[in-house]
Amino acid sequence: MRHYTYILLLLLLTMSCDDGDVFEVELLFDQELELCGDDESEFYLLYDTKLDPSESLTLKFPVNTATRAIFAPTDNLGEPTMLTINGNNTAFNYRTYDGDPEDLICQIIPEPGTTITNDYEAQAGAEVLFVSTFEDDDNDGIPSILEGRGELDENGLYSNAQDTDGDGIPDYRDQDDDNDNILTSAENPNYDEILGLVNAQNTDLELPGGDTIPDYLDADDDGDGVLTRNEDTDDEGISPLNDFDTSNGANNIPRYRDPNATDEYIQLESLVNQYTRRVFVDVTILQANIDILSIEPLYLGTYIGDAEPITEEDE
Ligand SMILES: [Ca+2]
Ligand SMILES: [Ca+2]
Ligand SMILES: [Ca+2]
Ligand SMILES: [Ca+2]
Repeated sequence: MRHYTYILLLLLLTMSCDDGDVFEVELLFDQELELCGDDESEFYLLYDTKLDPSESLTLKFPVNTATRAIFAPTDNLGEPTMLTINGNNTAFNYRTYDGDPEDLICQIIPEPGTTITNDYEAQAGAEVLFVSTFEDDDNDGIPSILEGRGELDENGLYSNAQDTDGDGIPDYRDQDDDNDNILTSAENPNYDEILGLVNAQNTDLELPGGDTIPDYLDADDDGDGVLTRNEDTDDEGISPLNDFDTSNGANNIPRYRDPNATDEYIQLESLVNQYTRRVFVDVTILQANIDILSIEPLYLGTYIGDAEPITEEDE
C-alpha cells in the first residue's frame, strides 16, 4: 500500500489580477483527491478542498471510453494518460470560498456568486497527466509481498506469482492458499509486522507424518495422508464445505486435525474466491504557459479508489 506523507507541502500558484499585477497564493492541500461522478455520469470531477482559508482545486473532464480507463487500469505499467485543458468540457479551477466548499463542490457546474468568492480557471492548453495503477489483495491477513507475488513483468502484471495450490489463483489473491476449503485467515498465519510469519500455526509439526509447512499452505494439516478438504471440520464451523460428520469426531478433535481419524469424504467443490482491487490515480497538471495560473508541473494529488470486490472461480 502506498503511503503519501505530504503533510505540509507548499505549493505556489502565481496568479495575475485583472490589472496585470501578479500575486502569489499559498496552496496547502493534502493532495488526497476525491471524486464526484462515475462511469455513467457526464463528467468526472477530481478535487481537493481545504479550510482556513476555504479553497478548492477541481479538475473536470468528460466521461468517455478513454477517461473511464483512467479509473480501471488493466496493468501496472503506469503508462500516462494525457488530457488537454480546453476551457470547455475539460477544466481546471482554483476557487476560494467564504465557507466550507464541501457541499458545493460536487455540483459539476456550480453557480458562482453564492459562496464562491474567487474562481480562477486555467486557460486552454495546459495538460493533465494521469498515472493509474492498482493493488489487488485477498485480505487474508498476509501482505501480498509475503505471498510470493514477485515482480511485475513486462506487461505490468504479476504473472510469476506463487500459486501454492495450483488452482490458477495466485496466493496474493487467493483467500484459500492451499485449497483445503478453510480460508487462510482461519488457519492462523499469525502474521506479525516485525516477526513476519514465523509463528504461523502448524498442526502437524510434531505429529507422525508431519511437516514444517504452516497450516495455511498445507493441504493435509494433520499429516495423516487424507486431504483436509476430504476430512471433517466438525463443529468448528470453519468451512461450510467440509462438514461431513455429525459426531464430534474421535477425541473431540476435528478430523482434519486428528491424525488418527482417517475417514475420507470426497469434496470436489471449492470455496468461491473473492479479492479486492484498489485503484490509484496520480494527477499532475503540466505546462506553465497559462495566463491566469502560472504553474510549473503541479502534482495535484492522488485519488485512491475504494477496495472493489472481485469474485473469481478457481480453475
Ligand atoms: Ca492468500
Ligand atoms: Ca486453506
Ligand atoms: Ca503442516
Ligand atoms: Ca489430513
